[in-house]
Amino acid sequence: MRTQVGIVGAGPAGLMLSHMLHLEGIDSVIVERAGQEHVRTRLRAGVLEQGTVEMLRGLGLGGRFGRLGLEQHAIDFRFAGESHRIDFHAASGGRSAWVYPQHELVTDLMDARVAAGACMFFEAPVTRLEGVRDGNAVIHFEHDGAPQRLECDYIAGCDGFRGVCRDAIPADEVKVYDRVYPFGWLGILADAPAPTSEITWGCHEDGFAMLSIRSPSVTRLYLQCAPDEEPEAWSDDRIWSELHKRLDVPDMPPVNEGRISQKGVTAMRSFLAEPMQYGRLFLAGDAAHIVPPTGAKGLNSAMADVQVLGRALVEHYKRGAGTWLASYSAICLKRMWLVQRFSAGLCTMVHQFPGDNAFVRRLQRADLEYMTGTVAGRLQFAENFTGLPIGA
Ligand code: RFL
Repeated sequence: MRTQVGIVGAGPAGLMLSHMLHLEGIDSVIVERAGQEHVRTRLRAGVLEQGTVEMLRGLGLGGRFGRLGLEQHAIDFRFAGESHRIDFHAASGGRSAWVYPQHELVTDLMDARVAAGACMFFEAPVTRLEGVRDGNAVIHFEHDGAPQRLECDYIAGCDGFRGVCRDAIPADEVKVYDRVYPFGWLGILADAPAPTSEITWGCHEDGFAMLSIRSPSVTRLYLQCAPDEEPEAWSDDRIWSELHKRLDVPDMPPVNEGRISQKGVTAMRSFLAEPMQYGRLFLAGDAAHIVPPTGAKGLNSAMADVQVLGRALVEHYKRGAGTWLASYSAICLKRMWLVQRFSAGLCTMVHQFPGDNAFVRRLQRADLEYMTGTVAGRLQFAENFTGLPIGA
């Protein structure tokens, strides 16, 4: 089997790249470890930047999003017993963010790929890559119990943080930057309408909490917890009591309680592999970088990478120009370090770190006051949260 671009992973990065290439008449094959239903229904990120939304619309994927996406103009930061709104729409001169769950985006992409008759292998774990440096690139995978090989001009490693593509780069050709945080997030889905239409962050001395809307009748809520916490250690009563404590403030409607339909703990880290390309292999999305979810940048960064990679491959195949492909990593990394800075900075500002003393906690408060209470602070938050320029 042979294709122009072999794509490992059918997450948002792999599916979007395949869709972009198809629109330009470039052939690709997706090889995915999990089953199709599992990929479609995985609950993960939920906030899209302005640039991601423009990308969706520009690529003909704006239909369901236009009906289901919830436009956001502000975030309500709650600390010191008060609400402090940042109207990022106003502060950024009219840019927005949207709540649109990742599984809806994946559904849109999957439907588009299926409708176009895309070649996709599910339940097909990739075992190794060959010829990545300068030979004939080959993806080795298993399907229906038999080993398979896919020859390709280029390989897009869109296989997430725990995939195999990053490991195909020799250790002395890649530098890895990593920070593991001493806490995680307990995330729940609750059958309850959100008390407000705005994403709300509780920056409380007992730990961070967050409230976001998933639909008019479903709320997504998070609580800072230990990184290795067992979700079962949190009874429903304990969850609601902590959410009220960390999020409710006088004069604002309190968190609405409801049936908890899902509970899970996510650990948190910052991670970046440099460079993001090696020979015929290009890493995109979580395969190359991880951010703590505080800034809602994981999914958006995957989309930004793919936008650059798709454009570079089109330049190469349509116009015979290799400059974009050669500079793929440099273009993505320049933006990604700014995204890492924003995500790690916010994460550090709003969480309680074990062992921090009173001085550090007061500095965190001063950071929050500067960010929410000054024109410069609001502008900086707004331009980062709604998304930095892609490929600039
Ligand atoms: P994905 O979505 O992880 O997709 C990678 C795909 O590759 C497949 N794969 C393989 N396929 C074949 N052979 C192999 N050997 C393979 N190894 C792996 C996997 O099965 C999978 O289908 O990466 P992608 O496309 O780069 O997309 C990135 C986003 O999914 C990710 O950044 C965000 O979801 C991160 N994230 C969140 N980001 C936010 O901005 N806000 C959030 O609230 C948020 N919540 C989350 C998250 C990530 C989570 N995970 C990964 C633990 C919650 C969770 C639970």
